Amino acid sequence: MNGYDLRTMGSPKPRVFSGIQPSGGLHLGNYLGAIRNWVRDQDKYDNIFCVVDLHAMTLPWDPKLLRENTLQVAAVYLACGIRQDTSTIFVQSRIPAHSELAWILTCLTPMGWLERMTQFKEKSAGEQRERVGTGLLTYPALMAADILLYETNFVPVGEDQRQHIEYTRDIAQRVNQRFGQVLTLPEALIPKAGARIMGLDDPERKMSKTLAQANPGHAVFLTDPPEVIRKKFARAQTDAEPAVRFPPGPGVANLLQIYQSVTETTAENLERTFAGKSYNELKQAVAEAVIAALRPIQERYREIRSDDAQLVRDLDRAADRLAVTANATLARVQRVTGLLGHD
Ligand code: AQP
Repeated sequence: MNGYDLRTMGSPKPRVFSGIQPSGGLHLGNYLGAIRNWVRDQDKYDNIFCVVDLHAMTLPWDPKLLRENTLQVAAVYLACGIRQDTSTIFVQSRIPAHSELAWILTCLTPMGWLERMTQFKEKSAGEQRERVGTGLLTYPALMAADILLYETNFVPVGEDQRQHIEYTRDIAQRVNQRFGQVLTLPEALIPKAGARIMGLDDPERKMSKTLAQANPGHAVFLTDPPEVIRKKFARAQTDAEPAVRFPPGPGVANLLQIYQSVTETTAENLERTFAGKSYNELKQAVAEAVIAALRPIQERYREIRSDDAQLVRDLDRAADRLAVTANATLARVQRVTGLLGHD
């Protein structure tokens, strides 16, 4: 123990860190399962929301799309209502400390810890194993670095990320035990009944940016115009029953969950409104509710994207501010682990 002050950098509020990878256009799942919760809780915390562009390199990517998606994610954060007085929005690769700390953490992480990660096992299943980049295996160390650099107290994530936060705590503890108390242990902030939105084409699979690249009908993007949203819902998979029944099968349950989540109505009201209705009526109602919820977001998004130069300036300024904290944490780790020149 070497007496570092591990409180949150003088801020009276606990620090929250979270991020989304610009691995494709953001969809309803990203909004209802993540960004909307960040917006709702932003006054309670001192927030850092990152566009984790280095994570988007763990699967094959197109450079032009990566740039565009990076700007898109940042603009969507703002358009959805993340405010710059409570939150800092920045792009991960603008702060090299993320990669540097990730390397040290990677070297301290037993391979078995990473091979056991569910996400790695899923994304590298079968013959994929021979083709996927090593980054897919080691990316939890980069995620841990993202979180640990900012002395984060809470990480709001979906249930699927719990394992990565546990790893982050384990690796932070390993560093602290072996070299001295230099890292703050974060906690996962997992909503009790978070919305888990499934693919419109396949209600057994989570709506995902990557799957939407192969089949655009899989997801509703936050930037989709109304006519596209209507078409996507019109083609959404439903059940074999002739009309909406309760309890519903997976396809209808997904549509109902989207409707309920977007309109914030009760389960009783949902059943009263849709029991016995045709799938067409349900699909139209869901489409119109989603269009109405996205309208103000899309208006703000267009405004923000009309001046990309300003957006990039804001992101750069935010990165310059945050780099001070990130570099201080990195220097502490570099010093205690024996790297020269960090006193
Ligand atoms: N379908 C979903 N329902 C609810 N929440 C979701 N999230 C993602 N999909 C759904 C939440 O959004 C955040 C985005 O995290 P990410 O981009 O880092 O990675 P992810 O979870 O893997 O998201 P995607 O869209 O599925 O991307 P790809 O296809 O690139 O892997 C997280 O908080 C997540 O819980």
